Amino acid sequence: SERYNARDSEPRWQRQWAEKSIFVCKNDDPRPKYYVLEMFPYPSGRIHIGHVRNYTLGDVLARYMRAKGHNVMHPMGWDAFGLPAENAAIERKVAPKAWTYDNIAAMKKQLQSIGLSLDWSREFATCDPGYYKHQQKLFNDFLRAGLAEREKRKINWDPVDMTVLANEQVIDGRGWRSGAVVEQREMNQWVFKITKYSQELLDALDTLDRWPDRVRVMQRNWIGRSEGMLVRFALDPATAPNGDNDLKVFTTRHDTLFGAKFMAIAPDHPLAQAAAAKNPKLAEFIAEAKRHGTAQEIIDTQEKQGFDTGIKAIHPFDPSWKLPVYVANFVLMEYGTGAIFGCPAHDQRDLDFVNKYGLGNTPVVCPEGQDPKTFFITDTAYDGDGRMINSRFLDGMTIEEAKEDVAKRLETEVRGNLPVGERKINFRLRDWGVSRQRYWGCPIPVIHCPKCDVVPVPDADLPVVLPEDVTFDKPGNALDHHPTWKHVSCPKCGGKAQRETDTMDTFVDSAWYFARFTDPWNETAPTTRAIVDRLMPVDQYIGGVEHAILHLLYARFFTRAMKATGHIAYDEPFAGQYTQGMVVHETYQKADGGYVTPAEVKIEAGGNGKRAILLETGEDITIGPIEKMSKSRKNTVDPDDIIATYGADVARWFMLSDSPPDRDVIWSDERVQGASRFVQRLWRLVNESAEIAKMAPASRPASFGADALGLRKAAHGALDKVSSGIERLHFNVCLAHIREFTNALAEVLGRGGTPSPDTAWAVREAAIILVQLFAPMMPHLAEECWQVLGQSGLISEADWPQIERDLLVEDTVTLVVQVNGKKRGDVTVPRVAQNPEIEAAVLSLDAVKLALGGKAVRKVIVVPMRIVNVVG
Ligand code: ANZ
Ligand code: ZN
Repeated sequence: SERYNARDSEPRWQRQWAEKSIFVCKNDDPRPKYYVLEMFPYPSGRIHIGHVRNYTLGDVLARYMRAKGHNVMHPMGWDAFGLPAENAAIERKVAPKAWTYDNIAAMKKQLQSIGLSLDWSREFATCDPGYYKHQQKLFNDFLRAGLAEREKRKINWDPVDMTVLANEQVIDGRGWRSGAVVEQREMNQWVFKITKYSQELLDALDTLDRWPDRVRVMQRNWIGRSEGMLVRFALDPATAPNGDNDLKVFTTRHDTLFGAKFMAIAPDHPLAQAAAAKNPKLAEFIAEAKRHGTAQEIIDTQEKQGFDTGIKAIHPFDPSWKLPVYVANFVLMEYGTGAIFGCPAHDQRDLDFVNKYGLGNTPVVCPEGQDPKTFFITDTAYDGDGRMINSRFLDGMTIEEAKEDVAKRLETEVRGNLPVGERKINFRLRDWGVSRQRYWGCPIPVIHCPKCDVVPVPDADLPVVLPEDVTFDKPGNALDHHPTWKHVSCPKCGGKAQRETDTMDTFVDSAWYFARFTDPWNETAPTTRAIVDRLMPVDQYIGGVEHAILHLLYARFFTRAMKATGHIAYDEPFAGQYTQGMVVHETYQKADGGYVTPAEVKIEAGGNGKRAILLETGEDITIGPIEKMSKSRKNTVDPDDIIATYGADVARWFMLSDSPPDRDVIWSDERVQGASRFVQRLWRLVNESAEIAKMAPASRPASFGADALGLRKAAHGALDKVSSGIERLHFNVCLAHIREFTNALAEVLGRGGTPSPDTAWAVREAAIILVQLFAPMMPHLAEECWQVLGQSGLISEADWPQIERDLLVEDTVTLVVQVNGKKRGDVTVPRVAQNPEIEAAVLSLDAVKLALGGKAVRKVIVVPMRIVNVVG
C-alpha cells in the first residue's frame, strides 16, 4: 500500500466532520452530559505550540467521552479584550476591533487544521456586544446584591502622560511611554466583594477532589486565613500626636506579648501621617518608602528599615512598660490593621529589625529540653513549639494555652468602654479591583451624575457599547478622550451626566464564559437556568498553571455571585481541573549573543554530545538551556510548519507521547520524526490486517488457538488500560500501551503464511480495536484506517469498543486464609507475590490475630494461588 498522506487526508476529514456537524452538542440531548473545556485563547494573532498541547489534551478526552456515549460539550471562544489590541492600534494604526477579529479568523483556521472535535456553533468572543451585554447585566445584579462596590484604591499614575497605567505598563517603576517615575495615587475604583466568600472559597477546596493538590495549595495560600487577635495598645498621651490614643495591631502570636520590643506601623498608616506632619525627617522617610512601593513583592526584596516616631505605646499587661513606635517599610497597610507589635525572639523579620536598631530581644518560648537560663537568641529567631518563659503569669504554659489565656484576659479587659482585645480571623485575600482605565474592555455600566451620584445604566439600556471611532494619538484612555461618548443624560434626573469611562479587568470576561457556552443564543439573559443547571459544572477544565490562582479563584467567586443573583444553581464551576505543563525547547545563541531559531541551525553529533551550526554561514552556535518557548529567545516552533510537514496527527501524537500532561515536554525534531514513522507503521499494519481480515469467518469462532487468544488478550488488555488511562488523563501511559499492542499485532502479522480462521478473526478484531484506541489521539489517520477496515460511518461517531473482561489477565489473586485448618477470611495479593510477602499480608489480618489469640505462629503453609494456612 502507499504511504499515508496526511496533507491529503486531514483536510478531507475535517470537512466531513464539519459538514455532518458531528461535534455540535445539542442542549436537549438526553444522554448524560460531559463538558470538556480548555482555557480559551487570547487572539494574539497566531496559535502557538502550547495551545496545540492544551487543546489536544482536551480533545482526546472529548473524543473518548463521546465514544463512551456521552453528550459531549466541547466549545471554543476568544478571550478578546485586553491591552495588546490597543498597542497594535498605537503602533500600527489598526483599530482594536479590526485587529482582534482578524486575529480570530486567522487563529480559527489554525485551530481547525489541528482536527479538534470542537463545537463551533457556540463560539463567541468576549468583545462581542452580545457577550459583554450580559456581563454588564451581571455587574448591575452584583451591584444591587452588594457584591460590587466603589472603593478608594491605589493606582499607578504617570505624571507626565497624566494617565493611569496598567501594571504591565510600569517598567522598573517608570511609565512605559514617558519614562517618568510612576506615582501611586488613590482613586475611586470598582471592586467585586470576593472577600465575602473567603471562608467558603477556602472550605470548598476540600470538596474539589479532581483538582491537582498543588493548585489547591496555591489557592489556600492566596486566600491566606490566619487566626489571631486584634489588640488595642494605648498610646502614651505625652507622645501621641493630637487625638490618637489607640494603636490597633493584628497578631497571630499573642502568646509572645511579653517578648515585645517595639511597635511598627505602615508608612501610609494614619498615625504615621499624623506624626510626619510635625517631623520633616519622618515625612521624608515615608516619602522614600512609598517611592519604592509598598506591595508585598517589593517589600520582600527590600532591606528592612524603620524610623522612630517618638511615640510610645503602653503594654496591655503593664502600664509602666512603654514600647517605641516605628514607621517600618515592611509593614503593609493592606493587611490586618497596618500595625504590629514586634517580638524579635520569635520572628525573623522583627529580629533583623532590632539587631539593626539595637533594641534587644527577650525569648518567651523555650524549646522542650532546653534550659531557659541558657536559651538565648542572637541571629536566628525561634518559631517552634515550647513552653512559655519570661512571661509572668504565662510561664510554664504551652503556646496554645498561653494564647487562650491572653485572649481571655484581653477580651474581658475594658478600656474606654471597649475590650482591649478581640479574637479575629484575618484573610490575605483582598476584594477584586476590576476598574481599568483602558479602552478595549467591557464598559462598566454606570453613569456619574452631579446630583444623583452613581447611577447604574438601566438593564433595558444595555449594552453600553464601545464606540469604534476612537483615536490613540493621546496617552491614556481613548474612551475618556472621545468627544461625545461619555456625555449622556442621567437616567434618574435627566440632567447632564457622564458615563464611567473605566472598563472591566479582562479577568472578568473569563470568569463566567464557561457558563455562557451552555446557551450563547440567549439574547435576554446571561444564562438559561434549565440549561445551565444541567450542563454545568465543567467536568474537565484544562489550562496552564499560570492561571492556577487568579483566574480559577475569580471563576469560583463569579459562580457563587451568579448563584446569589439567580443565574446558576452551582457553587463550583469546575468539577475537574488539570494544569498542563509547558512546551520547552533548547535555545541557540550566536557568538554575539543574538538568538537564532531552531530552523536556522543544524544539529550534528559533536565531540561529547552534539553541536549546533548556523545553516547559513556554518558558524558554531552555542546550545543554551532548555526554556519555555518564547519569541524573545527565538526557541519556538510554528504549529503551521509542523502541520504542513508532518500533519496534525503527528503533532498531536508527539504532544501526548513523552511526558505526563502536567509536566513540561521538550520539543524534539527526532521525536517528531519518530511519531511520523509510527504513523506510517500503523498505516502499513492496518492495511496488512485488512487483507487478513478478508479471510476471517463472518461469525465469531467457537474457540481460539494460542496465537488468536494471545492477540485477543493483548487487544482487550490494551483497551482496558487505555480506557482507564484516558479517564485519568495519563495519556503518555496510554500511548505506551498502544505501542505495545501494536507490536503484538505486528508479531502475529509477521508470522506470514495463511492464518487459521480464528487467527484471521482475531486480527480483524485487533485491528479495529487498535484504530479505535488511537482515534482520540490521531483522528484523521483513524478515519482513513476505519475505511480500510471496511467499517461503516465515521469512527468519530462510533461507540467505544466493549471490553471482554474474561480476556484480561488478572494481576492479583485472592487466597483463602485458614488458621489451623479453619477458614478465617481471604487476602488479595499481587499474582507475582512471593511467600514472605504473602505471609506478612496474612499475619497482619485482624481475623488471623484474633484466631491465634496471642499464640505464636509455628508455621505458614502457602498453597500457590489457592490457600494460606497458618499453624499456631
Ligand atoms: C506579633 C508576632 C510575634 C507575630 C511573633 C509573629 C510572630 P500571618 O500568619 O501571615 O497572618 N503582621 C500583622 N499585620 C502585618 C502587616 N500589616 N504587615 C506586616 N506584618 C504584619 O501573619 C501574622 C503576623 O504577621 C502577625 O503576628 C504580625 O506579627 C505580622 F513571634 O504579631 B505577629
Ligand atoms: Zn441625576
